Amino acid sequence: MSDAHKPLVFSGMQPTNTLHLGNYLGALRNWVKLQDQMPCIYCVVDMHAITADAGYAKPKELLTASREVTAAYIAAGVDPARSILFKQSDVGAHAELAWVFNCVARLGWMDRMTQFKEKSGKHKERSSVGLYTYPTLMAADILVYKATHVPVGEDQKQHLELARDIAQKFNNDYEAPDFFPQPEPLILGTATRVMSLRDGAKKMSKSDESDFSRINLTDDAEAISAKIKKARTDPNPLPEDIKGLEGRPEADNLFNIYAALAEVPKAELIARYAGQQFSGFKNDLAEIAVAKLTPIAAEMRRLLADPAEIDAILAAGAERAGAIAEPILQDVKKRVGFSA
Ligand code: AQP
Repeated sequence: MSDAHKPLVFSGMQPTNTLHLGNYLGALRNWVKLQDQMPCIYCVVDMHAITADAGYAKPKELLTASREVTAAYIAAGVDPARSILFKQSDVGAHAELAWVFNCVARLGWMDRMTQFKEKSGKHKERSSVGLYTYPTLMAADILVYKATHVPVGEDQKQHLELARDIAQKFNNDYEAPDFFPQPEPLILGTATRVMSLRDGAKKMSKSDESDFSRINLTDDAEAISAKIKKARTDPNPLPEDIKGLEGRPEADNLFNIYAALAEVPKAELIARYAGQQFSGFKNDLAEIAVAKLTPIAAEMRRLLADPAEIDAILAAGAERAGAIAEPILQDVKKRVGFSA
């Protein structure tokens, strides 16, 4: 990255459903820590949410989910006084820059995006065009602030690489070296890809049909314990060393979750439980998950009791975000030839 750009964090989550443990450990928890290191902008990406069936043509649910995601950010520790916290659709510059980026990005680049392939599945023809162009909007989300660092889970790495390619091509084509930074993904911690509790080969996801596949940030102690106890495992005792987790994706996932929640090295946990059965390990994991997650759920409930206050926080955040994005967008418009 060039020195021309001041460090700035940008990241967002889709209000497609309640946030889960994967969103928390893969991204949100790192967002909170980053607030001590550099300025941060955190967004509720509701325009992304309507690209998929989970958010499309459900206006009431979408607005409710946007407030809920906002409450989750704050309950987890995002401080709206320090960081900018807002809703994507409230700052029009994202959509305007995304159009320019739709013309910068090449079809060949977009065709390589694995998330589109996964999410469209067997129904590619029935998928929205928005789902296909999701990564160009994501590039605009980041670059409309000239953000330099993007804390995300492992699954977003490819989209970040595309954002870097778009930035570079724009800079080259419009003869503006260093205009956009090359945003760096920050994939932090031991749970960068939390897997489904029902299938160790699938990532934990908001849109998984089975609620037992994920721990929602709104789950109560009983639900958290029940989901961990029912989590799929294998019949073998717990491994003696890290190599013993090879070919055991479900066990590996539970160790990763435990290590991340307890903030202890995975190797230390493996040594602690070596040769034991899953039941005791799961009881301890459930206990720590309840201790870490239920205070977030309680704070979310408190915040959600006053939706007007959440709306006011988002409106104030949108003003601050717009004040940064607007001059950058105007500069883009001049460079593209939309204005003198
Ligand atoms: N399973 C996961 N493990 C670690 N990180 C994850 N993230 C998502 N799932 C995991 C990270 O959470 C952030 C927000 O993701 P998103 O809301 O933009 O959507 P997503 O990545 O598509 O997440 P989901 O839960 O799978 O949502 P749906 O089902 O709606 O598509 C990102 O930083 C992501 O890396």
